Amino acid sequence: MDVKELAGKVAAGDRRALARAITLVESGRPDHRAQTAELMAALPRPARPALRIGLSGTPGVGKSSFIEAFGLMLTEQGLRVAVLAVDPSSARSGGSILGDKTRMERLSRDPRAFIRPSPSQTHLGGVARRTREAATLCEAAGFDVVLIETVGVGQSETVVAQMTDLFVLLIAPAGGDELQGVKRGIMEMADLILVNKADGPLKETAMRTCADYAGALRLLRKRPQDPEGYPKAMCVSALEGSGLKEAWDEMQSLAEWRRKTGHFDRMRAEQARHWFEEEVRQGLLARLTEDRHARVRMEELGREVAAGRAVPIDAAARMLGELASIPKGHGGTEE
Ligand SMILES: Nc1nc2c(ncn2[C@@H]2O[C@H](COP(=O)(O)OP(=O)(O)O)[C@@H](O)[C@H]2O)c(=O)[nH]1
Ligand SMILES: [Mg+2]
Repeated sequence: MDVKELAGKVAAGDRRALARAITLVESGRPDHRAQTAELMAALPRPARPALRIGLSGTPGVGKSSFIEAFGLMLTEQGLRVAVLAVDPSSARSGGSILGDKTRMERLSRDPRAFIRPSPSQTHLGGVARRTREAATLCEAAGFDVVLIETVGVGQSETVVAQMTDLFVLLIAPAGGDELQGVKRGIMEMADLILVNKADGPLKETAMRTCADYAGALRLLRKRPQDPEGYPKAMCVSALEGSGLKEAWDEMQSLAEWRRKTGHFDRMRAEQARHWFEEEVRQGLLARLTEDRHARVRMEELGREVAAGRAVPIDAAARMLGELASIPKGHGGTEE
């Protein structure tokens, strides 16, 4: 495969090339990983970065319905929208977005939209890497908005927040005055909290829930990347389409402010640094566990330590020294 040619086609907005490129990115084969690195390096910088929006919420809150309605509103405005997913459970469920295709039926048929289900991977790290690269590909292909959905489980929100420009938390209306056990850490990542299902008999509850969250957000420490009045909580209804325009207006003004003040670029730069470090970390770990020679040495040195012939700290230093000198891919298989 001519990777340079593929990069060129992706940059020209060729959808089939984009799909092929994402398939390459999702592959765990060592030769494909090398081609992926080449592909990513060959991509030209987009004229204007896409707006990357992370969207999280518990199952049933209405993420798929929201993406369908919100995505269609954007494509009607002439914007091109890509939808990706980070779903660590997708290996079992067969992909969150794919399973929900029925709820995104119209969007998936929209020529201005591109929907890609979560790659099936058991490890969040693997899904994250692939989704981040897929997002970069979509951006290079000229999409204006890249939506990245994640189910609110464990670390996946953090991972998505680290690859997006805006992080949106979708909440369901709830009675009572407790904040539905949304963890403080997740609240702190949110740029916008949207209380969905603000329609019919749930409308009043939704408005109360929204007020509760607005209050809770005001108590959080102010972040440098926020202008006055952010993060915000708002009511929406994916079903009726209400509040979607207002939500988009808020996202745009926040993004615009961050662009003007340099926070947008700074956050992207920090994210790039983070993923670089993460890649090195993962690569080292992979060598340790997947390289045959390294595994043998771990076993040998482990035995020495267990038998009392070496102390752990010293054996570890020797192992790390050897790891640095083991040639890449030496007798090993990746993933
Ligand atoms: N009343 C109401 N129901 C909604 C709304 N959005 C989604 N739902 C319903 O909530 C359920 C879960 O929606 P879905 O989009 O699959 O949620 P997801 O699991 O977060 O992707 C479905 O039965 C939807 O019809 C909304 O705005 N209002
Ligand atoms: Mg869904």
